[in-house]
Amino acid sequence: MKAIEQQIAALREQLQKHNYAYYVLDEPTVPDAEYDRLFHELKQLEEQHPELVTPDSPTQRVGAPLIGGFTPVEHAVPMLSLDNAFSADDLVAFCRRVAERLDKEGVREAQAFCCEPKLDGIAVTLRYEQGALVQAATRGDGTAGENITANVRTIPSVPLRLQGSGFPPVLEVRGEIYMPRGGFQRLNEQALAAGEKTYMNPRNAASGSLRQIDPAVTAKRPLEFCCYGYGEIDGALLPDSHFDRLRLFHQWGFRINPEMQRITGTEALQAYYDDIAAKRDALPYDIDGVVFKVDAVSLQERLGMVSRAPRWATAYKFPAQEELTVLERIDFQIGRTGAVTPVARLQPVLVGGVMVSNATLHNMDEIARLDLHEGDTVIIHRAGDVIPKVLRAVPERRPSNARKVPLPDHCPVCDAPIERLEGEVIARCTGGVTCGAQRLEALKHFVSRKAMDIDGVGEKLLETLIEKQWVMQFSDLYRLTFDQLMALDRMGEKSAQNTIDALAKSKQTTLPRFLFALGIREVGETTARNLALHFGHLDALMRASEEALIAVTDVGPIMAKHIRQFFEQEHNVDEIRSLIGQGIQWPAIEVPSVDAQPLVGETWVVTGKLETATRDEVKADLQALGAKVVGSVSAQTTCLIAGPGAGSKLTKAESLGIPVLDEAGWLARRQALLGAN
Ligand code: JCF
Repeated sequence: MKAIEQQIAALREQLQKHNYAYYVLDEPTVPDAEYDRLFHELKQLEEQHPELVTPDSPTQRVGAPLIGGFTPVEHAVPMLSLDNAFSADDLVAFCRRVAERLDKEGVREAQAFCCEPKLDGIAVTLRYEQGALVQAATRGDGTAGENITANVRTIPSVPLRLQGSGFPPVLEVRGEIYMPRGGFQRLNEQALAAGEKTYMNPRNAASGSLRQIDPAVTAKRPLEFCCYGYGEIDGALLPDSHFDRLRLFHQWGFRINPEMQRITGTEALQAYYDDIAAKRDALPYDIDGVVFKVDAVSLQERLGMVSRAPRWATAYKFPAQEELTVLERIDFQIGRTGAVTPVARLQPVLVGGVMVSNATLHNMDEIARLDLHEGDTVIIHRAGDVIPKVLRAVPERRPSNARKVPLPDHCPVCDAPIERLEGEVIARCTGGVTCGAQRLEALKHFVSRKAMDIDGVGEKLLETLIEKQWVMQFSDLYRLTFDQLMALDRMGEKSAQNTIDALAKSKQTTLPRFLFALGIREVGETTARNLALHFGHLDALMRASEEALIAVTDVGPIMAKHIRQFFEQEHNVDEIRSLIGQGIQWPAIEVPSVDAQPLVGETWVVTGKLETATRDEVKADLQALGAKVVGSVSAQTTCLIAGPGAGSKLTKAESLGIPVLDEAGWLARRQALLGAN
């Protein structure tokens, strides 16, 4: 019997050590399989000897479901809340208040602060008696909370028994239970797949997981506990430094925040805040600010508190990333190809430190999914540099005159009918080039760098030219005169001349550029090049049937149809003639015969910095030789050309055993291929 007891104790001790290494230190000491074996062995021994099972055994995390809900728990020491600071000025004021009060107490020297990120989770207090976890409770109103012991016991980073020595016989450890972002995402994905309800954010998920009646459910949720303070301590003296106390707690088995630091000086505190703010999006968990605490516990006591919040601490909050505002209106914007995009016009609101008054709604399905009405109060989210988005409406706040917004049946710009084809998400204005919005977008595309590359003709100038009705179609650009441009506001002699020169220069182009510039639906840069190479002459392309078009590399039936439709419209053909009449020209293309395209059927990728040519030029060379050029390496890749600075694509190619050429290698290969013909 004695031997069994010893065996059980040894197993528990080993498991607790591995658990601490894994969940608290993030440094696993043994493979999972070894942990599982030890756990299984202990479980078997305990089944054979049920009288030896203790509540702090690692096998006893999940207990019986709670009947009758969570009972109230009075806190031996109240759980405080924190005062807030929202700006550098607030921080300076906080530091000054602390210094002035301490000065009155005769304490003159600068004080160190214990600093840590403020976790966005649920505050809890854990009570340990003789080293064993006896109770876990929520903060509640600060005086009394709810008993959630059964659920908290299932969280692996909560020790069921303190480890090491020197801990007080009574110790209340306080901290935050939270759900890391990765775990939250996986949880929601599983819920979605199972058709269950998802959680709004990691904080709600943590809260919902703790409120489960059945601890077995909580046990499956990816919760963590990180400690930042304490309540009642009895029977032992601890160091006077808050920072040192937390480090002791860490030794006894708790996670502490790895970003925790002890810092002196207002400027250094502000720098800590800035540093954590910059790291915010990269941290694996949500935070909403940083917490600063006077480090000396003896001075904390002398500073005391005002209305539940200590004078010795502050939460310096980040600008909120989510805000409520009113959706005043839904507008519809028209893109180059007529695509109708709904845009939310919002009552301006500060989100994450930036004033937001517009958010894209993508398409009508998105509006339906969010059930948005004009007049709704909505939650706007903006993280980092991301474009603001509407997370959801708040139905409780919907005014009685809130209005559903249907897809308009006529274009708000040109009044042409809007159509949404069966099965398509996107609605389109049918006005084509007669639509002012499509005209502006088409012209912006026409002058852009990879199209006609007309330097100095930007959106503002195009808007003016359209407004004056000087430019209604592409070819009108080439009819502009120096005197006309000079007549425009804010146009000097020099920029007028530069514009005329840029227009003149753009007339010497290439067929692929010209085709791309026309803005035929679905025809991007690569397709334009394939079409040019395949047909050699514009006339041949303009006459090509859908079947002939489908024969071109990477042209499918839908694209073929769009191309055919484009050239069937008389105004498009007239416009092309007009442009050529203005002097637009390109060098003849020699259509390579099939055997002049030795790379047909091959797929190449180009990455890194090249010396003798740009990546686009190498790409063009490869395509002229018949290769397909794509952006990412896969098992289908024939060869990778990698210049210096190549990153993940090179690593991937190497791991897949795909041939890699450096620039010199490619030039040699190219020479050989061209020489062979
Ligand atoms: O991380 C937190 N959410 C957090 C909350 C950190 C702290 O140091 C706190 C807190 C709430 C109250 N300290 C107190 C006194």
